[in-house]
Amino acid sequence: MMVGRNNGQGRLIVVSNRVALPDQTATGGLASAMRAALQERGGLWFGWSGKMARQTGDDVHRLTDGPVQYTTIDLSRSDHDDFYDGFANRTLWPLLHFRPDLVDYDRKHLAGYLRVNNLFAEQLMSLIHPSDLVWVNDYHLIPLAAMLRERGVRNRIGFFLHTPLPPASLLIALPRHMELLETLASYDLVGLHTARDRRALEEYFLHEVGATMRRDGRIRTPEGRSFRAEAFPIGIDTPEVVASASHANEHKEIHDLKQSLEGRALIIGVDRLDYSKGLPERFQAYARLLERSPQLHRKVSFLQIAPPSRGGVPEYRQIRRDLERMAGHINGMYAAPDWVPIRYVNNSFPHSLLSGYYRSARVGLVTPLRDGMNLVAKEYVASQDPDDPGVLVLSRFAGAAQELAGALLVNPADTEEVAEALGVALEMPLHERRRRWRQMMDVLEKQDVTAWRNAFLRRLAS
Ligand code: GDG
Repeated sequence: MMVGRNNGQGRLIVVSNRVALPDQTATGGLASAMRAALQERGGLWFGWSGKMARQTGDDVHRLTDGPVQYTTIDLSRSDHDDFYDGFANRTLWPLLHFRPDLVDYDRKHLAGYLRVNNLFAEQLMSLIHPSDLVWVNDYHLIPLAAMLRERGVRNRIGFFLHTPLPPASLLIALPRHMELLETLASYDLVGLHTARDRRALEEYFLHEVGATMRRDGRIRTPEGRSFRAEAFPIGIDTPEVVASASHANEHKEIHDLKQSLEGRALIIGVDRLDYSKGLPERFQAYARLLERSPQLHRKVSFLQIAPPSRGGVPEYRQIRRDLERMAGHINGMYAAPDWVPIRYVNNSFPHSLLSGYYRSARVGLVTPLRDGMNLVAKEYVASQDPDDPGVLVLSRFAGAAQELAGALLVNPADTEEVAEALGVALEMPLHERRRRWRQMMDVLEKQDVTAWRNAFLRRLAS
């Protein structure tokens, strides 16, 4: 029997590809948001364990932590390869990030994706109680609601897409796109980061699926299913980031970084090593800055933290090689015996340190080619010292650009423009830095991750 602090409402069932177990430090804002929602309401988090088994579903792991249960399943090697490395990350990820040139479509991968979604549905069936709210996350699990409905599940089911959604003209490049995307109509609520993403979904359903818009704003398919699509821009745990950054000086690592800078201005980038993050273009822009501003030599340092991800996908291995070459090249061109222009670090760091690194940097450089939201941009801002805040240089193609008007917005493909913005950021007077920072903090304080999950769940339950 589940006993949750749910005030008479049903439990919350969160479903995502990966689950952040209670003994693991939650690495992203998302993991902590889900955990907090589950703690509050009581419920269950279901997903892949991150482990391989001989056969998918052979091993089911269960863990209870107060009002929250965790159930994870292992995947077989071939299911993992077809579902995760295959259809999710070689087909859907590039498509959703406006890169049809990188879309690698293979029927075998699609079959694996559907197989794993079916297995998830099968396992979930027996775990869902009639009054539960179900919240499915991200592009790995698009058809899950349809598969649950086929099995008779009638609960409220919501879906949140953490990536951008490109316009219909691009979505139709995916072979058999309709079979997959139409299943979104099996959800009661589809959440996206921005109004632009929501419009793209609407356009796809109206023009490709032949759906109509009901007066109450719900999208109705020719088969008669209707659902709501809305923008819920995700936030960060602002009070937590602020607190963590203000204690940053207690960490030896932060002290060491500052000492190593010897008064130089720090530019920081923190991204998963992913081609959507615009890292080669960012390196080029920094090289351009050094080329056009000799007075900055030895006066500035660029720290790029880039923990590798998805090493099973060839493009990710390629970008890693490209960046190593570029960092070596730029350092070779400009370094002096006592100065390294780029510090390129392939490690990940705990949030307590990241916030200190952000706070030590005069400029946050966040230049994805496309990004659903980009939490790093928000974390950078929230980590600043209110008396002496740094400047955010932000790609217009990150969802965060819709909210953070105080950033210097750039087109990441225009290396000249990014180099110029870096120059402006490095010289920006204190009063302007404060004004811009305050503007952005107002947004981050109001629309934090708690507001985000409450808005989504309230809408789903209503
Ligand atoms: C997807 C969407 C959307 C990064 N490096 C380290 C580390 N991180 C943390 C950051 C941040 C998170 O990971 C990354 O979030 P982003 O939003 O920047 O990017 P994605 O991973 O691509 O996230 C994105 C997001 O989902 C949420 O909806 O915003 O658009 O692509 O919190 O701090 N964390 C640790 N060490 C690191 O070195 N611990």
